[in-house]
Amino acid sequence: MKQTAFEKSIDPASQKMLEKAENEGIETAWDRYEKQLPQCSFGQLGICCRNCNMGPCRIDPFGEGAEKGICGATADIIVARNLLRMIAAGAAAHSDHARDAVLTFKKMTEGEAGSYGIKDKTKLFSLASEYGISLEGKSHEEVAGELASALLAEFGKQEGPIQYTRRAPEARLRLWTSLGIEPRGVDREIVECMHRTHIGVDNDATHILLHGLRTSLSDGWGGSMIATEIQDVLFGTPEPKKSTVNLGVLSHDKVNVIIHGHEPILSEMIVQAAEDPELLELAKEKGAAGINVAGICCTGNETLMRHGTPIAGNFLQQELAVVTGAVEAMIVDVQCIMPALGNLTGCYHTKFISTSPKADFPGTVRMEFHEERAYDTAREIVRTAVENFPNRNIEKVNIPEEKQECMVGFSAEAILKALGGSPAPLIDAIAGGAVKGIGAVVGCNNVKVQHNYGHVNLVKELIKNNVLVVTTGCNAIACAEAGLLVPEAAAQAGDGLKGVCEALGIPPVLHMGSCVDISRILVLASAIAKSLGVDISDLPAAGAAPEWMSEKAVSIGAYVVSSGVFTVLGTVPPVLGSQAVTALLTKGLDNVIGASFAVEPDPFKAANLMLEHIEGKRKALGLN
Ligand code: XCC
Ligand code: SF4
Repeated sequence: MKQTAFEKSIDPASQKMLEKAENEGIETAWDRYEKQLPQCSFGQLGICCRNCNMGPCRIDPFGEGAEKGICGATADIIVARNLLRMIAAGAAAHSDHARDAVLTFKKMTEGEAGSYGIKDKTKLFSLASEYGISLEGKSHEEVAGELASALLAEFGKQEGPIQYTRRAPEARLRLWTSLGIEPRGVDREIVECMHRTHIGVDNDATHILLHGLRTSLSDGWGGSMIATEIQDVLFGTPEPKKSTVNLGVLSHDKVNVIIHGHEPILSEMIVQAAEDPELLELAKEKGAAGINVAGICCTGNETLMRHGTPIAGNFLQQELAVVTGAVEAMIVDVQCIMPALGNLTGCYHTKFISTSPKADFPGTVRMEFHEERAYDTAREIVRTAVENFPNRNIEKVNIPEEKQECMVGFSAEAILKALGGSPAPLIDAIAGGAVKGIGAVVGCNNVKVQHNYGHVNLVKELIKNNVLVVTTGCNAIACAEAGLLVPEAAAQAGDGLKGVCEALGIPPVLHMGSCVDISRILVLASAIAKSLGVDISDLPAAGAAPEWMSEKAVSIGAYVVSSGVFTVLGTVPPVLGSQAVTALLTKGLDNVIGASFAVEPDPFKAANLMLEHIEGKRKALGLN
């Protein structure tokens, strides 16, 4: 059965573009999803193994056929190993992004990345002192140089600790140590995942999963946190500001440049280049009224948070943006970029420009981006977009009107500032019951869920019940599109939360950034736990990823749970083929790490699970 545009997405702008695609005979992710149905049930259950060439092996979920792989691996082992590899890939993606950010920073300190500078000196100094780097008698550049080396060392460390794990509450740290899951070095844990999952190495599901937790911690409190912090030093720590989102941010008369992917190292330069007088002049010559930059996915979130650059959409809107027929260039770096964009951009005048030395796609113009001449490359890229403007085919253009205002930029620092410098007012509000707790809602889109349905309904339900929501990634964009990121959205919140938001002039849903910025949520949760003298797992807080799909999301889920936060997944992870692994993730972990997962595709029920959990934690803290 073919889904209608209304069944595919709850977002009117997206529905219009889905219809346009249909009318033009353009294929999207939803069409390709239909062609995949029914999806392989061995894959869904996580019980196929290709880890050696005696296989592939698969376990019969009904217990009638094979119960073991050729080497003797059971469903438990295979499921656990597959999950560990997902965590490894996710942690690798975040952490390799972090490595590149640090390398850019290092080159900058060595005078080899002239387009970049130090934007947030306060943060530079505070990060340096966390590493015990003395500031006395040193220039910024010297301090930065030493910090760069210290950060870079986190990746290749063999014996830990990863410095930022020290930000966790004492009790959490002690727990990690006693379980033997305190991460040692970012790269080491990821490599060890690959080693352990090789045939004939780690073959105990619990043992495998514990290493999964350790690896995920090296992401959350390592790679991701390093990426966030160093990007703040380079580009500034976000502060509240207004912007607009959804496909309607694309312009009828300006050159539309889309930045899609994850690394602000590129998008920051594109945003600057779009203001270059020479290029603006060229745009005029080409008949355009200016240059309009809009983001998709997390690189969009990065520039949104720091500059208020509008966002055209989240993960499932990347194709729809091209379908408007109004995009001169789709510029991509790494992660969450559909290779389908190659064919798709070929159906329009859109130039598909890939920039990362690591990532290429079919049908791209390659304009590799290197720090040494970052700004020059960014200018060339934007110039290519501008020169493409006259090729826009007006007959094919249809930009939906929908655009929505939003208030963004809530870094942990900005939130504390809004609270007057300490978490105390928020804690008082929680203790007094005006705010019941905190919900962290994050993650992707997934064609298995109606686009944005899970995100928006879960978040609405939480705020209605006086749970303050913090968000990142594609959830943040979904919330923005649904109008939840404006102070006026407080009207949709319960009375208690509404009062708090109105007093502070903030939305009930706080956009904290890109997916690596989930580390900001960890920092905030730590700050609150520490000032209460409790562990993160004692807080009335819960997490959710209603429409997750990426391996990064698996690593995120694992580190959020390992940090003590109960997390509800909206799409089913490929683990149900093992009762043991499923039971461990959804129950057993509670006794081990003080938090666990739940799987609940219905956003209303998911919200209830979170609310119940928050109520339970409130009781335990003696709050009512
Ligand atoms: Fe990618 Fe970060 Fe998922 Fe969105 S939320 S689809 S990972 S862009 Ni991270
Ligand atoms: Fe089969 Fe074992 Fe090889 Fe996996 S590792 S493919 S279960 S023989």
